[in-house]
Amino acid sequence: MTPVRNEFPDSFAWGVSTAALQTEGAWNLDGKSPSVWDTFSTRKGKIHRGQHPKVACDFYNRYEDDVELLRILGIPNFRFSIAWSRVLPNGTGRINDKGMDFYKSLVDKLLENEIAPWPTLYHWDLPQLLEDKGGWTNRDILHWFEDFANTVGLSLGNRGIQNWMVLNEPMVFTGAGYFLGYHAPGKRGFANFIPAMLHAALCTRIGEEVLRSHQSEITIGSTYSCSYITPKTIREKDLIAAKRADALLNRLFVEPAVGLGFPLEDLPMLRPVEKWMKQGDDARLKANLDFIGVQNYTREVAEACWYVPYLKARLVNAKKRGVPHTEMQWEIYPEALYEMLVQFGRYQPDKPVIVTENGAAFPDVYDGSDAVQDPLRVQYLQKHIAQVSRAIKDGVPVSGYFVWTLMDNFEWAEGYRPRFGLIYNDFDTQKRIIKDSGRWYSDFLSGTDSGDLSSRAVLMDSSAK
Ligand code: GCO
Repeated sequence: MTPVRNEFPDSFAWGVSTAALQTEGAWNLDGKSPSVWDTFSTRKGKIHRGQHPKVACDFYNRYEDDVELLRILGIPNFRFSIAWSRVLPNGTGRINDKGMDFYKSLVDKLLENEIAPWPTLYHWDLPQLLEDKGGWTNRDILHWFEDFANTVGLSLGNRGIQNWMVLNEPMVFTGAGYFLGYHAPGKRGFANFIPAMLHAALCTRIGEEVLRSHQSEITIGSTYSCSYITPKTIREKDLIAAKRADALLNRLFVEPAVGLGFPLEDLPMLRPVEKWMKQGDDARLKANLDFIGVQNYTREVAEACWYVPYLKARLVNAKKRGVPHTEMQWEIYPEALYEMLVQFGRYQPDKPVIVTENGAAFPDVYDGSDAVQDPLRVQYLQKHIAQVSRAIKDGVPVSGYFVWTLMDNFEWAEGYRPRFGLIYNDFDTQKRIIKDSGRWYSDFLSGTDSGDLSSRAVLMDSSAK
């Protein structure tokens, strides 16, 4: 059943999500210092084909054209993040005015076009200078993060921003960056992961309190990655494996933030966090979140696996399971979004949940014309938005949906290979070509069901600069 806009409340926040490191480029321009991703991408073998985010979508220089694209598409909410090392090149202390001016201009441009800005304070791009001091493993980050939030709150608070997010997916940046090592800064093991986990969890409340101190009438949330976890079989050991995977991938950070503490009963291997905790930390894990950001893409199938240390569980790859999947080898399973909205909606029943990311990478091809056919993405969005509607009908207080992402960009360790955008980006020319999915989303938002946006087809190319 194809969803239609008017089955959702008029107040429902429809948007697109992006992130600084993945789109801005200008990695060393106007006073910005390197982030951990600028450094990590110089290390051999870390990023697909040695690609790097130095230019990305050149959003730093092209943001005015890209805001124009948002206007043309009729997308009313735009999520982006603040590059910490662009505004505080030393990580703390001296503000880089040129860097902060970029965000002031972006916010002003969005508001001029009646597009609501939805900034995420932190989306993985820690200043390298702070990583050199231990990064998220160093408890001093509580003060560094407070300074960052304060600096941003002072400069951008009361500029018309009504909605903020504190962290983007703490499970991913601590898990992939400090335990598995395949994301920046490439650290591994519990000795790194456990303090990073604690400090990231504590920074949720720090960020929320500091931002709120600069602007009372705002809504502040934080975003959590999640996947619907199902056991491969109903054997007891697979059921236990699925429960443990759910605790690690879905519950680990949202539950402290809502006052439930770390789910250590299901993750006993993380009990050493208690040694890192100081007097009062328990109480300071709880943040006052006005909404929970749910970032769901897929379903995972978990099975017991004796040789996986600590977790004793593994996820069975979708491609190996022979099910429909995306370029990321994530199963296409729209019901996962419904299940995650139900699960996360239970934490604060009196407050909204927002889908702050949902989308898919497919092998989009640009043939030089002014359109890019991406029927699989149109279908993916239709089916997932239908699941949002189903969750609302079942009483889950969902108040928004943001597509990941506006345009193809730097997909972390995967480089530029996976294309998630509603807009195709030709990275050689920085030409933006609206995909059929972008046209569909625009028509869905405007309540029309024509597929034809040819009158509004817009080719943004370097000649436009
Ligand atoms: C995340 C990040 C995004 C990703 C997107 C696709 O959720 O991992 O917020 O930066 O690019 O999810 O993987």
